[in-house]
Amino acid sequence: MTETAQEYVERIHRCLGNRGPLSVQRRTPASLARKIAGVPRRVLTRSPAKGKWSIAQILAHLAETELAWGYRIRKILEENGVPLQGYDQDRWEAISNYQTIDPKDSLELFRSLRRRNLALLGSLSPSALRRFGRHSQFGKLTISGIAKLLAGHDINHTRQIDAILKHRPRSME
Ligand code: NI
Repeated sequence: MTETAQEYVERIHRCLGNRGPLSVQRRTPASLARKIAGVPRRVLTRSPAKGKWSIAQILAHLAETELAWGYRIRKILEENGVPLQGYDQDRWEAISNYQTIDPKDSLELFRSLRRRNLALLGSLSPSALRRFGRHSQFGKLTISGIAKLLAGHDINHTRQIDAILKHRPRSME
């Protein structure tokens, strides 16, 4: 099943519902830290199914997603309407070999990038939040729209991590 960019955006918006995007984003790093505390490395690096990311890979993806969008938000503030290039997240996974990265390092990077990006987002005026970029896959995206996507993306991957931890085989205990 392949999802179009539009379907993806709709699914991510449904994840967020009517929650506040910045408060969701603020809570995610600590919430993930609690979930993985004390979980053995072999569980964190276990793929839940063929071709599916492990928790370690998801955490590295969250950190690099924060890196990519932090850059894009700054580009939009530099130049309203700027083109935003998409990237292939599976290629980025392979480039950095997410499976070999210490999940705690990924979480730490995610936490500090998120803190910096939230400080920026929180400082923006309503008119700055309406500035936008033109994304190669998602079309026109305002900064406030990006904040919602990031929050929904957090929830989507948090649920994925919850499911992996819930369904881990007995032998992994
Ligand atoms: Ni993702």
